Amino acid sequence: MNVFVPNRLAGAALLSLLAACGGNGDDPIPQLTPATGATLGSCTDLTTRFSFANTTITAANAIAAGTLTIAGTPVAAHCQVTGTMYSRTSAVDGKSYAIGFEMRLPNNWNGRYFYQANGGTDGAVGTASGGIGGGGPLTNALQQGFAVISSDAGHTNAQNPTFGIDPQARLDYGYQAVGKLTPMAKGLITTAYGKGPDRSYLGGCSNGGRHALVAASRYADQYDGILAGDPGWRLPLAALANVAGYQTYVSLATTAGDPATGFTVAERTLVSNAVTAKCDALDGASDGLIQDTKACQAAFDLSRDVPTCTGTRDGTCLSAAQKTGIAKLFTGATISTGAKIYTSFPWDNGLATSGWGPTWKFGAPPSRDAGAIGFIWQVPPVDPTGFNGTTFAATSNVDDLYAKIQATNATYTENSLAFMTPPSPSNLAALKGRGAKLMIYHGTSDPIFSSDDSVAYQEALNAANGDDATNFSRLYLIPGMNHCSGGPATDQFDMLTPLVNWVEKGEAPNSVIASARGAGNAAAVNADLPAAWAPNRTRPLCPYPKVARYSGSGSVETAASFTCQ
Ligand SMILES: [Ca+2]
Repeated sequence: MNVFVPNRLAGAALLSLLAACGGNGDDPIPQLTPATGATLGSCTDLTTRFSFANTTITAANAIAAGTLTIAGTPVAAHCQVTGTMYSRTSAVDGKSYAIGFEMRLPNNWNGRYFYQANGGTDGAVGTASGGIGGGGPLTNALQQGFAVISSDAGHTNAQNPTFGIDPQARLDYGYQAVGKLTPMAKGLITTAYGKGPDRSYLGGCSNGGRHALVAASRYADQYDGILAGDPGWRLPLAALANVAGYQTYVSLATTAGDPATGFTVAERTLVSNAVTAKCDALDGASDGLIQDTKACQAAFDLSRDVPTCTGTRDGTCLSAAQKTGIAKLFTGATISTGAKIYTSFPWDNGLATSGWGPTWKFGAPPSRDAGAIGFIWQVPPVDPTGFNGTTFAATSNVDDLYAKIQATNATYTENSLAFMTPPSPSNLAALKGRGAKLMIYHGTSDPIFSSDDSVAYQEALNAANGDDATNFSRLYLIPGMNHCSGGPATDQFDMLTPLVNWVEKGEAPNSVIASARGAGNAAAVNADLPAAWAPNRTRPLCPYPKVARYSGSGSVETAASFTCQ
């Protein structure tokens, strides 16, 4: 590093300058100023007033208050602008591609911009209302006055998942659509309100959480606050591990070809109850929530704590083969060398749900993972003619796929781990250095993206920042929650408001209050909620490694009886 140092520069200033260059954990973090609002001038003429390179605005419609609602509450009047960017015809598959988007611009704007990162393999321009975390939230970013963008990330639903045959569509899905849309969105905001956004945020869950952590690495100069929910930040590896799990469950099935009979709902309830018996009280309250996830991993042993069948499987025991096969999946599915494909999954008590089993462990491998691996991530992609997801998931050689998702050739020059995962994930010096903040949440019963991978992400950040990165990045584990929502959990919360307060006021979020969604919930009832819980049970979500512990007095139904320790 060459630093020109004038002779008059005092020693202290020199040390300060060198420290700033070195990026150690003690650097002062700048405090960003709060956003200030503005009023939308006009809406429908944005089709002609706004122009941006490689962009076509297709419509601008005034949307009356109450046209959209969130949890029964009307969303205020706003302007919906739709368009496309980078329309093109692929030289590889001959198909037409574009990055479709919509923006929703509140008449009474709070001065902030929110990029709504969508889930799955994208492909749909979801309503740009700005989801803020958890299941059935009571508010959203649009309702709070943000200008929100949503996009399909460069392909339509009809092109899912074969868009991956086009190499540029792979890259747009992976990371480039966010990079192309962001300056356009800020430009449209500037035209609409006469000034650009004072503060910019990006958030989503699942693949949206992946987009969020990719943006934290790649687009740190563009965003002040990032909210990553149940992030599949190593999505191709998670999907392949899920295929390996599918093959294990098929091998354990009592009905040929039906993985759900390899680990039945009765057996999953048995294991969940056994985990509860060993782990529930570790946080001080036997309340059906395992809040000390880490201690639980040492306390529970599948082999020891669940009966082994001596005869026919009947839901009161697991066979020896089940114990071996299922324990290995929790430890982490491997290739034949013994190397983990992805990561471990923590023992928790949210395994008995339809979300855990039929949706993700048994249903996703043929319906989601197979097509994504085959068309979007492997090199070369499979031939779509005669493709069968069930056959692919059940019979593919996992070692072979593990190599193919890391391969490149002259047409597909970036492998899937390069374009899907955040580069240098533990180096967020750019994000930290400008005063931006990152909040991550993750359900500990997420069956597809493991909360252990978010723990590893945060711990790597800690290690790279003097053993504590919590002055700019915090992870909130959500006991019992399945993938982004559901499970026996308090899964209703607003994590955007505390993020804004952290970014703009310096109020570090020491806990976030979450609620159960029982009978009468204004947004949506969580069918997985145990009957014994109060329908509106609350808990503090705590920044890792702190966990919510019972204070020793007071109702277990209320957050006030728990503290983050
Ligand atoms: Ca407990």
